Amino acid sequence: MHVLRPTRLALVGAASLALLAGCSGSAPSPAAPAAGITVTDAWAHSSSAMASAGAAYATITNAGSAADALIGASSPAAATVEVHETVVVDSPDASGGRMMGMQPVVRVEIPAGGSLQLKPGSYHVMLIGLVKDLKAGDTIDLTLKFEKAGAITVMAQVRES
Ligand SMILES: [Cu+2]
Repeated sequence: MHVLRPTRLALVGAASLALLAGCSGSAPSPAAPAAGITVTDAWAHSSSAMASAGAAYATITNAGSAADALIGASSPAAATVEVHETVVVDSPDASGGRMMGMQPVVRVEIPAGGSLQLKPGSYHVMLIGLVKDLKAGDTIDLTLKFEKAGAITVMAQVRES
């Protein structure tokens, strides 16, 4: 009698563990997008009256089991929208110095279970040819295009730069 009890408890424990494991491995809950890519904390710099370009940022999380990639962006707020990365380049004045520059990127991979942060000094969305000034408190639509997840549109809040 005393010997059976711990065995039965152990079996119950193993069964519920198996259920939990099965749960986490199954299809995502209805609230989550099927592809596993989510875009959060989207925001953009406010622009001065003279500026024709701005930048937008966001956090991209890949909760899926396969890698995806950011392959482009668009927004009604600007004529041209590109994904850029900030790089350190040789100064053009031949002084041997280094300076910050940026260049368009065609594809940024986001590993399964990983995330990509678009932020100042790193990857960012360049808004070229702003349709109107970006004022703090405004929101703009920002669409990020992914290789597998397709287009995801979020509202980016304009913050004081
Ligand atoms: Cu840029």
